[in-house]
Amino acid sequence: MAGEFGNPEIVEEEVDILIIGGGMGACGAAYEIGPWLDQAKKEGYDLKVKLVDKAAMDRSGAVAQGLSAINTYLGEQDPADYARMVSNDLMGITRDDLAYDLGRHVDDSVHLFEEWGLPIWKQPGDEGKPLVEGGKPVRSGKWQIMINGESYKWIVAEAAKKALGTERIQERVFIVKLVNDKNDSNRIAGAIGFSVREHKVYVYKFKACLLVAGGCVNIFRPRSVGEGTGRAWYPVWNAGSTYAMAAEAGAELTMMENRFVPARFKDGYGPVGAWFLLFKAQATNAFGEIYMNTNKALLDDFPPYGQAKVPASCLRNHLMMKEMREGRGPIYMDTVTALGKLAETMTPKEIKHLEAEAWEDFLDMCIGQAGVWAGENIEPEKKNSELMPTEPYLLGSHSGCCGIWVSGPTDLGAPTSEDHAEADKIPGHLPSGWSWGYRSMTTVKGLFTAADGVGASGHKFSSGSHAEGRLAAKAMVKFCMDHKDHKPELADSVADLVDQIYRPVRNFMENKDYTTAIDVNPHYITPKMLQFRLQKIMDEYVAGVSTMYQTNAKMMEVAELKLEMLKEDALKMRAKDLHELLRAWENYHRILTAEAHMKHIQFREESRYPGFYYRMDYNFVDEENWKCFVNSVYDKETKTWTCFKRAHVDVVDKSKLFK
Ligand code: SFD
Ligand code: AMP
Repeated sequence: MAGEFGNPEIVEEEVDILIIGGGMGACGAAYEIGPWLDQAKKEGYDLKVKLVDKAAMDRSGAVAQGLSAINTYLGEQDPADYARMVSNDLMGITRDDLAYDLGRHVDDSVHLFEEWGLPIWKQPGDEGKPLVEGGKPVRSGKWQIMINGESYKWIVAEAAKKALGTERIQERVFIVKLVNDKNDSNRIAGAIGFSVREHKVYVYKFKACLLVAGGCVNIFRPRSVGEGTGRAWYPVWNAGSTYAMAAEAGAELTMMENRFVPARFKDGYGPVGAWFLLFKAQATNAFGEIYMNTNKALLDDFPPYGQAKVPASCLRNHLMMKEMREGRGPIYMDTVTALGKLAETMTPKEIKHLEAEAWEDFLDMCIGQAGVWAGENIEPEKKNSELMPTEPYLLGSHSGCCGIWVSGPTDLGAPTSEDHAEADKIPGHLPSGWSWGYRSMTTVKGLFTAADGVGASGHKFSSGSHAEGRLAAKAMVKFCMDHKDHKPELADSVADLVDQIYRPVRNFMENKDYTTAIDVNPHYITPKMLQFRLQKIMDEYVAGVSTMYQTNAKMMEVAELKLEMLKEDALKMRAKDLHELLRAWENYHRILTAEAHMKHIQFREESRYPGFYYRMDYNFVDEENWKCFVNSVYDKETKTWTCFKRAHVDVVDKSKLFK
């Protein structure tokens, strides 16, 4: 029977593996899983898989608009050097096992992208020669390569859809909750969500699930408000679903205090990487002074990280912010000098090409910035553009490392002796609690993640996210084969879950006639208004832009109280249509993610990431007490968070990083 608004049809389906998300991680998993399913079939098991995405895969997720560079391609380089770079950029606290594992697998995904049709820039003379055949890429930086990537996501999604088969893909279904197993609260058994187009609720039962719903955007009041509302750097449709649903299912989170505050072209959020690395531009204060030089001494405040050959992204921000705080803004990207220098040795035709590349960098991945240039009459070869540190973003795949604690690879630093006491003494053996058999499985049985979901290993970017999805797909099939006889049973009743999901609709239906103005009603709050409240709290008390990224214990006490009240009021969110129902549940995920972020910042009594946030009551990096992971577990019954320390170990020697 077809459903109607408020009375949805319920579709129940049992599969072996559910992939939640259709972004880079999910596409990697969808592509990779086929051969492992075939292998299982040969052994007599026909595993069922489904992928569910809240949007349409062709353009869903962070790569929707395309990209201009693939930021992780190792080529000839050593994965251990990659793990070093990741650690350095994230102030020393990352999982070397995860980064190394990613580093040794990522190039294969890039080779596939090229095979599927993604144009990758090549050095003169190597045009048309694929990377796998030794074609030399144009490197913008040590790890990054340039692409013509407007259709990047379309290309990657097409291959994923072809590999998995469209009959195994359900688009436009927003997953709201994971459901634990009735017989084991630390196991995952199902997920529930609703269609954003039809009046249908989908209930999935499964043995294993890959939760790859991206990072979290819009928990802080953005710089773009009013006429600019809706603009953001990372995608607004990454609403914290990965972190919130995993936390509710009982998974251990890690480094949720970490955030990324990217320096971006002001107002359009245009990325800066190509400008710094490819065009060799410098950023200056209002007086043309290069703050990375004039403020260099500030780096000495953060040993040993300040002595790194390439200062971490947060430290680069820290040097910029001194200029802003002391009134020497605006900050500029000196595009004029950079393009002028490059043009010195070029023919007029080559200069035109260079200028076209400058525009294409934005047209390929952040078209709004090209709009700002056009609207403000900016020709980058004639006029410099303002830079600005943005509002904070939570993510685990770009230059941040918040996320979920997962099992590392099984073949790295594995004991070479049967005697485990002996094996523990072997250098390189993974520390205890880092690997429990299935790569990318969280601490909840059967629940896997990848890409933005995996914490403590940033700098994976688009290519690494795809590669990590592939690693997880293989491990999930293994998990299913090792648990062939397991029958998942949902701990919660479907009727109760549907009832919960439709609360915002009931709030609307039951109260809508009380007033004549649909948005003004004492009995409900619109998802949009609630989101503004969340953003205001986070911005003003949890180190958003309005305090120049500063907070302290007292400010967070206030935030905590306000968040409690916000959560009470969140029960009164209304949904006048399916779109608002989506917005309501995105907010629910955002609030939990925001809360985790705040709890972790409260717990970590230091300022590990100067330039991303400052705890003014502990405004220093404290290597002695805080060179450790901060992990947390959420109890959905008591609605409380428990934060704790986990020891950090440098599996890869880091001395090479420093001058
Ligand atoms: O310029 C649900 N990224 C860059 N990577 C690079 O390699 N090069 C670059 O140039 C990069 N830059 C960049 C990047 C991103 C953005 C937005 C810009 C610039 C402007 C980073 C990568 O894009 C990023 O690392 C990966 O895409 C992360 O992959 P993943 O899989 O973790 O997230 P996703 O792709 O956003 O996909 C999320 C999916 O989940 C769906 N979804 N589905 C069902 N139920 C729910 N509740 C859901 N919630 C979300 C989404 O629809 C989506 O399919 S630059 O800055 O350096
Ligand atoms: P972005 O465009 O800022 O997201 O950066 C793209 C890539 O370039 C990422 O790998 C960044 O870590 C790197 N990057 C950006 N700016 C710099 C810089 N000034 N120095 C070194 N690496 C950078």
